[in-house]
Amino acid sequence: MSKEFKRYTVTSALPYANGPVHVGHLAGVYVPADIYVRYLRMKGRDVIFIGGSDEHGVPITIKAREAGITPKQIVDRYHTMIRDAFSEFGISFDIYSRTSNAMHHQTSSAFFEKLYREGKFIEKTSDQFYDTEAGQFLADRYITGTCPRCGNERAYGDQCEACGSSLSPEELIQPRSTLSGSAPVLKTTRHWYLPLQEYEPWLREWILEGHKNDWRANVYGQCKSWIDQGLQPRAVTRDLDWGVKVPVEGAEGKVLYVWFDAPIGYISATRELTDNWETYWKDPESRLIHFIGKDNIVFHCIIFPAMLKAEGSYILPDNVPSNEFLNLEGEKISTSRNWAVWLHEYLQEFPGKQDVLRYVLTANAPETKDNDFTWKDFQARNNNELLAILGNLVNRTVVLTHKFFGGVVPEVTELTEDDRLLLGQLEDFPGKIAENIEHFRFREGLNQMMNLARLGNKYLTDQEPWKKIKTDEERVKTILNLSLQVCASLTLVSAPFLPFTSQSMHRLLNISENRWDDAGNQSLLKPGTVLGDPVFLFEKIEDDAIQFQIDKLEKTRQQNLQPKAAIPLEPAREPVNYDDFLKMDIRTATILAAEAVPKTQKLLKLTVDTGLDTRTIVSGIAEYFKPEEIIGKKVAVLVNLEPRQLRGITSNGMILMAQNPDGTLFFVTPEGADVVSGATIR
Ligand code: B3M
Ligand code: ZN
Repeated sequence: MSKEFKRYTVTSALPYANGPVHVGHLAGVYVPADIYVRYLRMKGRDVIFIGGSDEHGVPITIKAREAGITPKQIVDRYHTMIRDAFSEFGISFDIYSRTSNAMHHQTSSAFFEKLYREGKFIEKTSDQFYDTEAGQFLADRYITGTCPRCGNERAYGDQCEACGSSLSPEELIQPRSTLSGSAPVLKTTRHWYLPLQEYEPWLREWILEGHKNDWRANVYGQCKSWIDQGLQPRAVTRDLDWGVKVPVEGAEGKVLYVWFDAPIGYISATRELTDNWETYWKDPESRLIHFIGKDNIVFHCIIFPAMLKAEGSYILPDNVPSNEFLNLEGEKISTSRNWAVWLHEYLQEFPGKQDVLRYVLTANAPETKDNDFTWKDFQARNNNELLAILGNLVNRTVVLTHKFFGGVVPEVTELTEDDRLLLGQLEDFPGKIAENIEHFRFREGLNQMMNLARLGNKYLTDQEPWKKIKTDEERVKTILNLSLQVCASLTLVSAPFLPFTSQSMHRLLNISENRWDDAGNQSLLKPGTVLGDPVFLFEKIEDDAIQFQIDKLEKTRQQNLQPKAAIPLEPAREPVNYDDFLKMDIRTATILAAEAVPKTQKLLKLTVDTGLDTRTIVSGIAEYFKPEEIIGKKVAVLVNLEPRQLRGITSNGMILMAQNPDGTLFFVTPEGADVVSGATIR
């Protein structure tokens, strides 16, 4: 058994406030964290549960830019939305804060300053891309260009989404700034780095030796591979104007790197919550636990601990239970592709069914491997498990008690062998469930909780009180008393998993306390206790509700197949002088005849009246226009382009076309009926 701790500091990853939250967030981080914390509270332990929004970082500034509003407006909108969704799902934070708060700016700034003063950083200058038009250094995401690996023309400075390679901006071919479209230049800048390599021996000892057996295999494995690859200095500042200002002279226009400030957000939130914050962060008898998703492992297991170690006065995480990913109907959840079950939509479409989702996400939790959420499984788990097992037991027991004993808990008369067996098992269950929760095996804990309900159902079915009532009322008293004791224990052990259902059961069975250690007690419900009226804890989910969800996803799938609209425009070109421009003789002209060039896809052979002459021009527009459609059309022609041979035809000039970023072509047509062929364009 692990050592006893005096208090618990439980954190859950701070979601970026740049979009709503979905089932993946709940399953990966917030439901497991909430189960753990609710359990600890029921055990009477001293625990704080910290959450909040991560409101800095480049994606937020990009999103704001795209929406034409300020980053502050973006984070205000999503912070509220995320906070409310969590609260509706019963995620019982002691505080849900935000990193834009003054307390956080102050705390993270002071943290940086201390490390700076004590010489814990190294300073380095490097060349980074700079947009001279926008007057701003460009974060990786603000640079696009051609991927050197696959040729995708819209790769980002940190990643190519077409081939999945991770890139650095200098690797891009023809890099462009997404701010102005211009070609960025390299400019020297100075930043502060945390020399992670200096912490390597300590990290090896602390994680690879110290947590070999208690950290999950996926977490331990990722840490080991990072450490074995050799750690590098990590920049902790950025050239950006959204974030926590770097509190050092000469650092204007620089902010803390979002992954430096965000984890300090846990500390800032604790300071907001309680004056006693230091005991939760500095007393070695406090147990720090970070709940996160697997993409956050390196930040919580290596970088943040190295920061805490460098600072020197903080405790370190004792465990970092990180889940794998939850997929949706066989595909990776994706915000940009809208492939998700959004919590705010679920709440509207399944009102009052928060526990159903909590249940499904826990029963199917991606604890050791990626898992799949499907709507059919959701329906089956509600109908065949929650309703048919837990709901059914509680309902049958309460209904029979009302029918036979006026809704009053009867006395135990005499115990049979079956009864003793039941009570023995009842006593064991809470310990088994607790053991699983304490070791972050929530899925198995939930399964054990349902096994207790299965046990109750089997007992009731075997004992057949509805038959015995005619001949042996005394026996039925005992049977229903014991069945009610099972329901009472279930009221408690279900509370961390299904808080809303547990609350209804408290009311139904007239149980006022919510102490874990009362569970398993054979006489938790005193004879004479008056029960509430029978209620259904769960209702059947019908096929049409499920089909609606499946159709909705199918629609999204179809939409995702459509070509994307927002392709960046070609950047502006180098300036030319007026004389250069006048060298081009551009005239209006009329298409007299058109035919496809044999054995080509793209070429049309056009006969054109330029006013000066009638000539042949070969034009690459066949994919967009049929010959018969364009005869008679007035167009613009560059008439003094040197003749070129195309497929054996001499092309004399060029038809000017407007081209959208996605490739579609349009004629440039002079307006006005009076314009003659051969009119000059300038
Ligand atoms: N906001 C990344 C994420 O949402 C980041 C977590 C911060 S935890 C300090 O996955
Ligand atoms: Zn690529």
